[in-house]
Formats: sequence, C-alpha cells, structure tokens
Amino acid sequence: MEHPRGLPAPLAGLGRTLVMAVLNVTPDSFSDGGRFIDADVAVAHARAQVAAGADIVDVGGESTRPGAGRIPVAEELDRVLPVIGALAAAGVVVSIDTMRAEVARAAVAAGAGLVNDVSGGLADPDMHPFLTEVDVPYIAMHWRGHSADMDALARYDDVLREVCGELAQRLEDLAATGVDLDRVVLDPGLGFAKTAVHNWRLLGGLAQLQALGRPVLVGASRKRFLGELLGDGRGPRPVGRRDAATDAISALAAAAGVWAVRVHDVRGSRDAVAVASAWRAAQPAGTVPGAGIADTAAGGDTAAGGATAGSGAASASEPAGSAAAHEAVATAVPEVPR
Ligand code: PMM
Repeated sequence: MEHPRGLPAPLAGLGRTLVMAVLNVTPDSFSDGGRFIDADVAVAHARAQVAAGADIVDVGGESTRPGAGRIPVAEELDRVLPVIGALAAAGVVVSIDTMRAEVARAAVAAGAGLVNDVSGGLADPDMHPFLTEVDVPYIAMHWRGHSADMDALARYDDVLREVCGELAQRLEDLAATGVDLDRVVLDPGLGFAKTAVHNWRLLGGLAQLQALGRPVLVGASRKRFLGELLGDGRGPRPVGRRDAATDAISALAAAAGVWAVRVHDVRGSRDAVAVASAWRAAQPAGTVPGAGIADTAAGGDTAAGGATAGSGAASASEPAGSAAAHEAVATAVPEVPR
C-alpha cells in the first residue's frame, strides 16, 4: 500500500486500505445533515467512529449535495474549527473537507493532518499555493463545478478517459505551483457531475485511475447511485438503508488496492477492508497488482514498517502456495474458536 507523503505516523505504516469516516458539521448534507451541527455531538460521534475503526475523520462544514449553495467562510470556520481542535487534542487524525484555502489553513493550524478538497483546487486559486507552505497530504477530487450546477456538467463522451485526463491536469497544475506530488491522493469524485452510469464506469476503471501514479480514494458511501441500484417500484432505496451496498463497494475497492474509502458507517467498511486484505493476500502470486504477502502481513491492525509501496512487488516473486504465503494469510485471518 503506497501512502501519500506527510501522512501522520500511526497510519503511514499500515499495509491496508484506510477507512476515512465522514463527519459533516452541516445542517443539510444529504445523509447526515443536521445530526452533528452541535460541536459536542459531532466530537462524540467522531470518537465513536474511531472506536469502530476509523483511521481518519473527515470534517466538513459546507454541504456539497447536488443543488446546494455556498455558505460564508466565517460560518464554515465556526462549524469546523471547534470540532477539529477537540479531535486533534484527543489524538484523532483529522482531515478537513473544504474547497477554501482559508479554511484549510485554519484547520491545519488547529490540528488537521490532511486536506480533502472536492474541487481539486479549481474552486479557490489560493488552494494550491497554500499547499506549498505545509507538509500534509492533499486529496484532489475530480470536479467540474459547484453543486448548484454539477448535474448539468455530467456530460462526457468517455467518462473514464475524461476524468483521468482532468485529474492528470490537476497533477500538472499542482506540480507547476511547486506542490510535491508525493503528497497527493486522487479521487474520481463519484456523484459530482456524474450520473449512476458514470460512477459505475469509474469504479470499473480503478486500475486506470491508479495508473495516474498516485494513491486513489473512493467516496461512494450512501450515494444516490447506490439508492438507484437497489430501488424498487417505490423509488430509490432510502439513504439510511445503503450501508450494506457501501460495504460491498469498500470490499471491492480495497481488493482493487485503493488507498482509502470514505464512509459514513465505519464498522462495516473496516470489516470489508479486512476481508479484502485477506483476499488479496490469498491470490496467486503476481495475479493482483500490488497485492501479496506484504499487504497482508500488515493487513490487520498491526503497523508494519516497510509494508508500503514496492514491497508488494517483492512478494510477487514468492511462489504461490509457499509457506510464507500461508503464513501471511494466517496473519490476516486470526484463528477464532467457534
Ligand atoms: N463526497 C462528498 C463530500 N466530500 N470528498 C471526497 N474526497 N470524495 C467524495 O466522494 C466526497 C467528498 C459528499 O458526500 P457526503 O455528503 O456524504 O459528505
């Protein structure tokens, strides 16, 4: 598992897909809007997410649901800073979900360890220059425009080719500004100027997204395309009943070797990631890019230094079915008495 540079120490040694918990401190996000607008309630929920296995808590103060309008920067700061300060003081790894450099700057000063920008820098010309001043990972999502307009921007001839091309352009922009690309994570931006068909095509193209050379984050949790997939004659499956489908995406994405999944319900995705780690380790050597013994040896909760980028390739030379491979799978699958 290749991690971005600057990832806080406890996570940088993990050899599995990370689980990022969603914490929207907003009145109107599509899934959890209004539930965590009170800072104490938000902090308590985040701590429960960490207890359930979250590696990172992603704190956002501005809803990006389709059609949503912008809020004043002061309001965004008021929502997120108390929550970030309290979580960072408790040792939780926090990312700030914002499109604004000013909010990212204040959040990092308050203890945020990653910046998650759904616009990839397009919404605020100050974002990329700000990133040259700090040494935290930056998640650059594929984005075509603000929430009010994004459904109209969901027009592609070949969504996978165009999203890859536009993300490659973000990398060029970041490099031109002087940002170290080793710190960058890419995200296809499921549901942002994408229809359900577009989202599935992008999930089918994870290998092409990974071929851009940076770790990939997948944010599918409870999104509309899952509701549409599972809908019946009465309409899409309601938001509150999409977690099993989200867990399935987490398992499949982790089996494909993505760096992180961003989810509302942490417990199911942590289990899904554990299954995927064991699954990857059990594949015949050389058949799953980047998978193998090293991935699994650190696949549980144990941090294993050196089990990051490159060590998967070393394991590919291990003969399938070797004692080492069996041991690696055993590490990922603890013996539980039945
Ligand atoms: N989705 C949402 C918000 N932030 N960030 C990243 N990197 N990727 C996403 O897919 C993403 C995001 C919208 O979902 P929410 O309302 O559940 O937060």
